[in-house]
Amino acid sequence: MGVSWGAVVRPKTGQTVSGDTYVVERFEPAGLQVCVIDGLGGGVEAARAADAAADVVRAKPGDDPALLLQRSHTALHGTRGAVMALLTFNLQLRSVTYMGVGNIGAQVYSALPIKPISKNGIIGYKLPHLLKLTYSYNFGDTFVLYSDGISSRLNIDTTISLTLPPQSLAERILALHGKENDDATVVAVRITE
Ligand SMILES: [Mn+2]
Repeated sequence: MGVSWGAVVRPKTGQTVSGDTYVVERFEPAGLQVCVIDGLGGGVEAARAADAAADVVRAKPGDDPALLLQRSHTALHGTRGAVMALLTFNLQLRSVTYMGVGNIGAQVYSALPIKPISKNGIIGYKLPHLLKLTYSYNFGDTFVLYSDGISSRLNIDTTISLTLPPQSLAERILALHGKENDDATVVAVRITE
């Protein structure tokens, strides 16, 4: 099973530090955890919150996403808080789950109707009742997670070329749909046979 992925993080104009971050981690026996995190506000304090959640995911990427979100919620008490979403792949079963809290976007390019949605809330402040969505996917499908520094017009952009490798795709999405006035992050993942 092949996994190819790419990512871009761009701080908002005038900032050198991004309050967004992401995690892409394989785990045994056939798992892949993909996560985008947006620390609230901007700059160093936002980055501190996002990094704390990223540390939770990196520590045990194979744990259930609900546990990772609950643990992040605890870890982010006393910070500005963050929004985050997790795509958790079982590469053996060709299935993926989505769990998100707050304003992280997911765009899936597939012949199958995979339309993940997040629950409202803020990790560190208000953890909603978590919703786990489970989907089958096809080899060759492309999954994109993005922070709200990317315009949701991405959803209706039919010019996106899926012949691009994921890194180029992520860069293209940022170039086309990135907002100058917020940190912007795109992670693109493609699973092949
Ligand atoms: Mn943001």
